[in-house]
Amino acid sequence: MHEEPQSEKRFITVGDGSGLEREDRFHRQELQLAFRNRGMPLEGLRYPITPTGMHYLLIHFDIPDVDVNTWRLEVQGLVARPLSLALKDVQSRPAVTIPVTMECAGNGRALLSPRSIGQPWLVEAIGTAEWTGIPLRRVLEDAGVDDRAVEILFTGLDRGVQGDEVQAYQRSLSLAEAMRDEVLLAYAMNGAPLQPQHGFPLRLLVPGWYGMASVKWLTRIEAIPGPFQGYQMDRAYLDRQSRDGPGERVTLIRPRALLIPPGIPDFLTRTRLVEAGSVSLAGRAWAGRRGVARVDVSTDGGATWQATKLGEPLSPFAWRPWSYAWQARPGRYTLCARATDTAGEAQQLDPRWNFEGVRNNMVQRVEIVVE
Ligand SMILES: Nc1nc2c(c(=O)[nH]1)N[C@H]1C(S)=C(S)[C@@H](COP(=O)(O)O)O[C@H]1N2
Ligand SMILES: [Mo]
Repeated sequence: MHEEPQSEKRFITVGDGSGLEREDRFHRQELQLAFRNRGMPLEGLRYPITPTGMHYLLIHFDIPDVDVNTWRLEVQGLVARPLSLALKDVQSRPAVTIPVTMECAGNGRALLSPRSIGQPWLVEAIGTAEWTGIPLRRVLEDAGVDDRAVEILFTGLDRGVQGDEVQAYQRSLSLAEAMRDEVLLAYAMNGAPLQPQHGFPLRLLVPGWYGMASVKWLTRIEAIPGPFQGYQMDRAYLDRQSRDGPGERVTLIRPRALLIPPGIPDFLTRTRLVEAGSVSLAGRAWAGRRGVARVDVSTDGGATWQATKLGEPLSPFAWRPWSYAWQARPGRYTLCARATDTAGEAQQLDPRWNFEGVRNNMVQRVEIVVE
């Protein structure tokens, strides 16, 4: 006599992947990028501060191998007193630590159709860390920024080719943005020196902005007389309808809520198996600088919504927890969560398509089977 293992039978009802759409193919090059630039496993939403090894990564070129003994941060351009700082010079100044939720502007890209070929994020390009560093403003004040300066340009040590242009990773900020109190030159993440992949020894951190603004492996800060027109400003990170069309620059993070996937997953499809009864639906939500005003959940794919209970944000620039007690009855459900920011902007149910797949904040869908 031999008994059928119960678990096998059940898993077939959750989904064995045989119904997957074989035409929705990803390119090997996208897979290669996806291995390098990992996302945060969504169960990582359980932690208020994302463990460093779970925080998402986005690296356009290679991770530079930096010798901290020869590394310097140069502060130059339209300044009265150019500076050349060693790491210990930066670390000898009064430090601040802030929890900041960072998100890649391309988060949600692979949910668009047609999608832009690139890093194929679903919704996991996210993480919250406690960043320690010194206010950029103090350094700019020490250098004495000239009245003719319009922008501050930040250059990383990493170099590569993008759009046929050989380049260092460079981004600029207006002088007003660069002088904001929360903008840091960060040398520690979660209480430890930056790991190589997160910008060792020093990175810019621009809380509230999508991740591309926070230049890693920072080597030079320059006060410049006009807008910087580099690749990562004028040819990438634009919300536009065609490859070369006009577009608005991507700046501040839009509202988004994510659910901690409840129950247990099917290995391949990630469909969740949940026990009937009272189920605590919970997750985190953020909205850049604006902050989250409310989070609603849906168990029917967005047809009807219920308000959730909000917890306190970790900082003005970090996510806040939300929760909702759900009485789950057997059946199939599509769970969704939707954040609304303090200005009344809510997440989209359907994607707002754009060529690069940037700042798309359509709601997450989590397929579950309740037994
Ligand atoms: N020098 C440099 N800085 C960079 C990048 C890069 O490729 N090079 N990637 C940017 C992008 S697109 C994002 S989303 C964030 C990711 O930071 P993280 O890898 O520490 O999460 O770093 C930004 N800073
Ligand atoms: Mo990014």
